[in-house]
Formats: sequence, structure tokens, C-alpha cells
Amino acid sequence: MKTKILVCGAGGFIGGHLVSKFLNDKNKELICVDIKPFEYWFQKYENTKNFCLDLKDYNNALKVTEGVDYVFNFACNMGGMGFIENNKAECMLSVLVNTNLLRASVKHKCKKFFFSSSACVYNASKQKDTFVEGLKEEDAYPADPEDGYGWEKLFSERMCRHFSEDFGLETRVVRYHNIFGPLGTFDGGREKAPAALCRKIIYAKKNNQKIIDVWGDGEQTRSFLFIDDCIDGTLKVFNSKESEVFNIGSEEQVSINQMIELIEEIANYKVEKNYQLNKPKGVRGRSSDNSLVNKKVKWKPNLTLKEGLTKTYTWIEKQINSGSNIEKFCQSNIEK
Ligand code: GKE
Repeated sequence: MKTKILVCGAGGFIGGHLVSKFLNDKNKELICVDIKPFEYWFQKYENTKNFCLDLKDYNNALKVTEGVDYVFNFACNMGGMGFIENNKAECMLSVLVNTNLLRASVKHKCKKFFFSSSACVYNASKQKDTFVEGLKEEDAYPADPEDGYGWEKLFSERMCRHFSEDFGLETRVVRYHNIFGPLGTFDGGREKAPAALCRKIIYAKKNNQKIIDVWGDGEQTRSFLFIDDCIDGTLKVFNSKESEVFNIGSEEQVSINQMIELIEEIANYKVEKNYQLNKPKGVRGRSSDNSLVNKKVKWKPNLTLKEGLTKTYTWIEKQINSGSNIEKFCQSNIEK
């Protein structure tokens, strides 16, 4: 008997990479779901069962979870700072997806449920300075997460915990810290800083422009995790016996200006920066503390930021140079 795995949000960035990782395993049957029409999926495969469905409808959640062993939920309405700061209600509506999937998983006696949470759950007071100490899992409480998106993630984390306690559904939850890499959004408003800044420098170099727009003063700090490390961490947590919430992030904290310098080196092109102080900036500083996940699950990232950015830059440059459809795709407004 094959193991039946449901990946929700399979047309998106992380979901798509997870499906691609599972593809060669002949013992797995993959069911892929996304709200986006198929032509907009980042990765779509012939030998998987693919559904374009809105999981905010409970009947759809019931339909796709039937007979499933493992559920991975990446489905949510999200994006970088430019998106989540201006679409708080939309972001919070993703709570329906997770609620429906949890209920349906209990009903169909699924064996394990994975929820993708975010570093946006962390208490704002721990993120007021640049180059902050890495956030430990316990720093999510007392609760003061990112408005909208972060509250939804924190609430859904707790719902997983209580479904586990009250209904015996085994759950795994991780908090992703700004995941980036190829086959992710790089234009259109949902893109995060690594892809956005690669894109801006690629366009500047192509068009011989000297100046790029940078949101904020460039001194704000973050850590960014490459997608391959994210998938590795996701599977290590999922397959482990540990059921607490874990960070999946990098501890290599840089300022946005420092990240731009790395991209300049990759591009072999220097730019001047037009700092846009009225654009969405988010927290002042954020990074991951991986001690817990390292100790309990033996996971840590492998790639440096520069290695990850090199792969990402190369992929985005290729998309832009080939006039690929993916740009159009990135601009698509998923839902109104
Ligand atoms: N998106 C973007 N685009 N950000 C820029 C740009 C730009 O062109 N230029 C500078 N920035 C700055 C933002 O102002 C922000 O201070 C920083 O880069 C990081 O922005 P981001 O990558 O969009 O998102 P955040 O790290 O602030 O927040 C993201 O956190 C993740 C979890 O760590 C969220 O948007 C979620 O996507 C996610 O949960």
C-alpha cells in the first residue's frame, strides 16, 4: 500500500518544492491542491492527483483528505511585507483553511498533520532593534505578533496543539523565517526582499540604471533561509517524534544593505540606493535561534546566504531574460 500524502498549497513556493522532493518515491501517492488555476502553479506534475479547490470551503477539505495518511498545509494567502501589511483581513481568512483541514483530518483519521507557521508570530518587543538576538520558540509569548498575518498563524498553531490534545491528531508545526529561492514569487507585490532586490538589480544592470528603490533605510535586519534547507528542516521535523513548535530559519542575520552588497557581488554590478521610508518595513530586526531544533531534531541549514542568493539570482535572471510567463503569473491576484 502506498502512503497517501496531501499537499495543500502545492501550487505555491514551498508546497511545490515539497511535492518535487517526494516525486521520485514510488511508495508515495501525492494529492496536490491549490486555489490557483493550474496554469499559475509554480510546479505541477503529471503523476500527481491535482485539484484546483478553495479549502475555505469545508466540503473541499473533506473531499481531499479522504483516505489520506499525511496532510501538509502550506495553503494561505500570503506574501512579503508589501502584501501582508496591506491585506490583513485576507491573511486572517486563511484560518478557515487550517480549521477545515484539521476538522476533516480528524474525521478521516489522518495519521499526521503539518502546519506551516511563520516568524511573524514572534512578540514585537523582541524585534525593535537591528541585529537582535535570535528568536527562541518561547519568544512568541506573551503574544504580540504581526498584525493580521501573524495573529492568524499564532491562532492556527494553537488550534493544532488543541486538536492534538483533544482529538488525538498528531501535529507538527514549524515557524519559517523568510524562505527564498528559485520558483518563488519575484514580482507583482507578493515578493519578499531577497527576490525583490535580486529583480531590481537584474533590471538595473540590464538597463544600465544606477539607482534602485529600497524600502526603509536599509539598516533593518533579517535572516533568510534557502528553500532546500527549508524542505530538509520541514521533513526532519515532520518525521521526528518531537511535537513542539520549531524554528526553521537561518541564524545568519544581515541588514538589507548587506544583502544588497551580496547581490551586487553576484551581479558584478554596483547600484546606488533610493531609500523609501514610507514603504512597508515590518519589524526592525529578526533572526532565528536554532538551538532547540538543532538539539531535538538535529537540523541546521547548510547553505550560506550568498550561496542561496546566487542560485536565486541566476533563476530570476533567466526568467526575466526569457520573458517567461512566470512574471505574469507572479502578478496574478489570487483571489478577490
Ligand atoms: N518585499 C520587499 N521588497 N522588501 C523590501 C524591499 C523590496 O523591494 N526593499 C527593502 N525591503 C525590506 C522590507 O521593508 C523589510 O524591512 C525587509 O526588507 C524584509 O521584507 P520582506 O522580505 O518582504 O518580509 P519580512 O521579513 O519583513 O516579513 C516576512 O516574514 C516572513 C517570516 O519571516 C513576511 O512578509 C512573511 O512573508 C513571512 O512570514
